Amino acid sequence: MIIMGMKEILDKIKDAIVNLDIDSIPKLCLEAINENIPPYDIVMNGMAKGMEIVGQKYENNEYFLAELIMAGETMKEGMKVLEPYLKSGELKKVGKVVIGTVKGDLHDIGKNVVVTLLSAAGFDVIDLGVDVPPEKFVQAVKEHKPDIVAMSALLTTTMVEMESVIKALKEAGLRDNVKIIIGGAPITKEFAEKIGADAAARDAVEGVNICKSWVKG
Ligand code: B12
Repeated sequence: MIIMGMKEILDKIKDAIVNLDIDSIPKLCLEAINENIPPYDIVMNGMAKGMEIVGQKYENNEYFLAELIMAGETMKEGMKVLEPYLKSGELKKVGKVVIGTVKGDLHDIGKNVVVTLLSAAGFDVIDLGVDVPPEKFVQAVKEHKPDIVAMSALLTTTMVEMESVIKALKEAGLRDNVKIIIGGAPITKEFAEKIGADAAARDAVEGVNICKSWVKG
């Protein structure tokens, strides 16, 4: 039997995403788990790396919408295998997060990675899904009383919706009850500052670390 190294398996997982190989991804993820590769690394250094390449191929007109959707589905199949290993169910919850992709935006692959990693870090996560209007964020904050509101946007045309959510929270008198973090490819720290969010994260790992720093102590 050939025993593969960690980098080799992660590269295979990355390639499976790039090649839209939905049949192989569950087996490869399981193989990685059996080789004791931390599930966290499988997501960030395997599948997410593959999604980056898929994004570049789309930008170079090598891939089109159908391939993008297929890549997303392939990543979801991998996440299904990894989720039980990422969950830390017995742990006391460290804090509560309400998260969603803003109105008009249907991109959820990145948000789902954030959800998975937050859950793995012991957060109680209320996922509102995609295309979430400001009223729905406000309603969820009233109902669930989270410590943190997290928003995702992948389009320059929808990132402005993040400001609408913050305004709506202010109007409802809820803004000061929560910390607000935003993320997604077009999001910068400058933008976060401009719209009155508390933080912006360039990736899921940084985002989870910021959330952890807010709830500790
Ligand atoms: C996959 C994809 C799609 C899929 C989405 C499938 C799904 N279920 O999500 C589909 C095919 C549906 C799609 C549709 C469209 N897309 Co698209 N899509 C992409 C693509 C290739 C990859 C995005 C992705 O999933 N990346 C992988 C994940 C893991 O990365 P991520 O999302 O950036 O998330 C990471 C971080 O940003 C961060 N993060 C993300 N959210 C959050 C939130 C918080 C709180 C935190 C802390 C962190 C965080 O953590 C994640 C992990 O580290 C990007 C290109 C790109 N390079 O980004 C284009 C892209 C975003 N799409 C684009 C466009 C134009 C569209 C369409 C308008 C195309 C069309 N003509 O119909 C539609 C819009 C649909 C809509 N209304 O939303 C453009 C946006 C251009 C712009 N500047 O606005 C891009 C940049 C491609 C391009 N260069 O043209 N798309």
